[in-house]
Amino acid sequence: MRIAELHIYQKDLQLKRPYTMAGTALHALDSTIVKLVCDNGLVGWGETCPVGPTYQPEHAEGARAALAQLAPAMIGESALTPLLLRRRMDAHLNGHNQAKAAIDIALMDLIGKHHKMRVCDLLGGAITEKVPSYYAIGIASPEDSVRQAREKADEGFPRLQIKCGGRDIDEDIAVIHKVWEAVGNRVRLAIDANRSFTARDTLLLSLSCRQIPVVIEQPCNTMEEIASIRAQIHHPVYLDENTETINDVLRAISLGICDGFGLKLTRLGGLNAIATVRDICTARSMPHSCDDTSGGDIIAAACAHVGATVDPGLLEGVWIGAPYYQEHYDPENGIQVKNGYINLPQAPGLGVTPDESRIGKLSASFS
Ligand code: 0XW
Ligand code: MG
Repeated sequence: MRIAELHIYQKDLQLKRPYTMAGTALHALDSTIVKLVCDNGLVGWGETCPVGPTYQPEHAEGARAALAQLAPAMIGESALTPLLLRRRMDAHLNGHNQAKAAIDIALMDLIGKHHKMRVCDLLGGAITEKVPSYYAIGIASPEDSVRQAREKADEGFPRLQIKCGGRDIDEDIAVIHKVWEAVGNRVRLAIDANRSFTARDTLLLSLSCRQIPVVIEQPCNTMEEIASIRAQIHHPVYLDENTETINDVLRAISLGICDGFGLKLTRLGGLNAIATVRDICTARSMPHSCDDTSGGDIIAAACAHVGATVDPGLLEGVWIGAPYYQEHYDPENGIQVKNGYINLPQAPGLGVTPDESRIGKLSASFS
């Protein structure tokens, strides 16, 4: 089964309301979809979708340029050997994990369809058919944050992430106290500064919220800043944006600067890379999520499949974009969060079939 065609699509995913993180407000997300067609007619789907151009070094146009660079080297290769294709991609282009991830996801979709196995089973087997999700509450006032937290806790989300940063630290502290008072008895809480806190503000926040059991995710910009204050922080610290590669995860664990991770599927390089990181985290009992920066049904399915394989005691949930969007690529089996959980798709491969009228415009084709 050899790759005969590679098609790249660009899709604007419109958001129901602006998605706010420290210093950023996004109204739509620029997603890139990859369609691989094999010589036997089998089709595999991949996707990569950064959450704006400043969240991490990669951006949407860069992903499409990298895919166009890689595509000629993929044509004619066996779709059944993702490790060999990963090495081939690395031999043709340095870095650009996000773009390589879209190909890796499409290959796993194809391999699953070929062997009539679900992606979760290719990754070792699903522990659950109902994968816990979590909801991220954007930067908002204490009142609006409490309103959203109550609504999402009532819906059944077992965990909430509260975005912080980009404003006076006292406002963040007020939000955390209010949300904790409102829903702290029924959901797990994390706060996420998305790299925006100084070391000073991280310490002030941790001291002011000393009695509140929250995880502090990616407070500062660098691992070094976090390392400098780590011993004085009263809360578990997770890294997210700082883990751009498998080696970054190894470095963070060996430096002892965090207690867990917010993992991103495409930033790490795809399903095979995140499965490796899952196993590294298991070896060190490090809790983690299985998210991506954003994306539609293809990314959501991929995240749910890998999340289903994680030791439930270590899984911090699978964040997906569906609650924030108005549309699905797959009108029948689109991935949704219901009562805070994602039902794992049942069909072979990723288990989603995009309707080609819903995946945006063709950007490039290779054969
Ligand atoms: C909440 N997320 C998983 C989705 C957004 O892309 C940001 C991200 C995070 O934790 O930083
Ligand atoms: Mg994060």
